Amino acid sequence: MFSRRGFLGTAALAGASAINGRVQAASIPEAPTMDKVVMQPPLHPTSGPDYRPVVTLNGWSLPFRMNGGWKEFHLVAEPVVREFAEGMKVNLWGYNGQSPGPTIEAVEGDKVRIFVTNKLPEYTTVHWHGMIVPSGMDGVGGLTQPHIDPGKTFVYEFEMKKSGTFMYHPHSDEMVQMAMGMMGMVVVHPRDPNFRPVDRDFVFVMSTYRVDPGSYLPQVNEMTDFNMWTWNSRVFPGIDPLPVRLGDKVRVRIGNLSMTNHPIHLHGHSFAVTCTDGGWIPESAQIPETTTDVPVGAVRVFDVLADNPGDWAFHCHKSHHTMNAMGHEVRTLIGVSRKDLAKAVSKLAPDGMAMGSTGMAMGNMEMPAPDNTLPMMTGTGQFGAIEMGGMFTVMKIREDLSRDDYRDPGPYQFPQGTVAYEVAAPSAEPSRQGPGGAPMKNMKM
Ligand SMILES: [Cu+2]
Repeated sequence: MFSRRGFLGTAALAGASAINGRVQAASIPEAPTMDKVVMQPPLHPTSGPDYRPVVTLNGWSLPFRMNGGWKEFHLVAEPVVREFAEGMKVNLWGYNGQSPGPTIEAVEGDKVRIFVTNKLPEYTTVHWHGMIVPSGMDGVGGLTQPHIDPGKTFVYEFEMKKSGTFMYHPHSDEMVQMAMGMMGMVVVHPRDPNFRPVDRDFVFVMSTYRVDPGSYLPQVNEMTDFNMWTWNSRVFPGIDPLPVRLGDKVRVRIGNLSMTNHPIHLHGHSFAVTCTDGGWIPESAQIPETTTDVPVGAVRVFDVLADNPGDWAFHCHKSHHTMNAMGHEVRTLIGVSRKDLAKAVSKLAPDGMAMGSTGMAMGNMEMPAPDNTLPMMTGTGQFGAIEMGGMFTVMKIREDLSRDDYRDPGPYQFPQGTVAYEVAAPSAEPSRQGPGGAPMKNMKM
């Protein structure tokens, strides 16, 4: 858990007086740090306007303190080690112990003061993507402020002018710093708690990396050929499931700070996109969807009524984005005679393995891999291999969850007779209609 020293949740610090103008070093709040890679419980407000806090997949919300009417946060930009999934750790840059950084939550109309301390080996800034801030608080190094040199602390002060879902990331050596994982989400709750309330509210940001098999560091110059497709710098099976109570209204807020778009698909339901990083979408303009494309540098938020119990796949629909570190140079061998191929390969590489001549299902295949390298497709469900990686997880809708319970409820207990099943059928060619099959009786040829 984070260090609570110096923090009283959202309670006002006793004796703190209103601060006008520049803050002094002595008043800088201590920065909490996270050492866990699993979803932390929602951080409920203990003062001020009420709101239903979000939960961050494999992440947490940054605690704050009240100081004379200002909500104060402290971000520390620093090198971190992030576990992408069990068996793979990557050296990234992030904030407060993890990459991505913690979610910053506030309420429309809040005055916030965000301290940013730079513990990176080079300068940085923080830009507040989508938020309406004064130009001098926009965080574009060189343009709106001096870069924050290593060891220095800068302060951003602004009012949360509108509610919604936003992002933060550096605008300083941006290509490198974002390729190293520096990003996070900002959720500003509406001041009116009756404005489009939901029962569960999830948030995550998508980022991609090229981490060559056996290595521990992203190739920051990579522009297109990524191999780690992450939600909050995690890949399946390392991504938290979304536990949901049957009948809940659920909001899922998705940011995209990767280099390509991601069509995000939820099984078993239709949803409506209700908000972008530009603001709330009027109800009259919402359309039912099952997949929503999240463009680069954008936020899409969808609301869904969880009225269909079960284990529902939730994933990016680009099939290469539900795989882990694969070699993109592997040739397609479907239809190639396995025997001939094996003979040819064994001449060249005696330990080689002919793969893919009947497809590339890997559920029953075990291949040696270099250290710190995940299988391309992995994960096991109650019926066998799931064969997924990357941007894939499961929304688990259950009748018996309590209100703030976000623990993994385990595999779905399917009611008897509701699972697709095998029938006894002759293994020979089934009779078919039309050309290529046996003519039907009484058919005039
Ligand atoms: Cu994708």
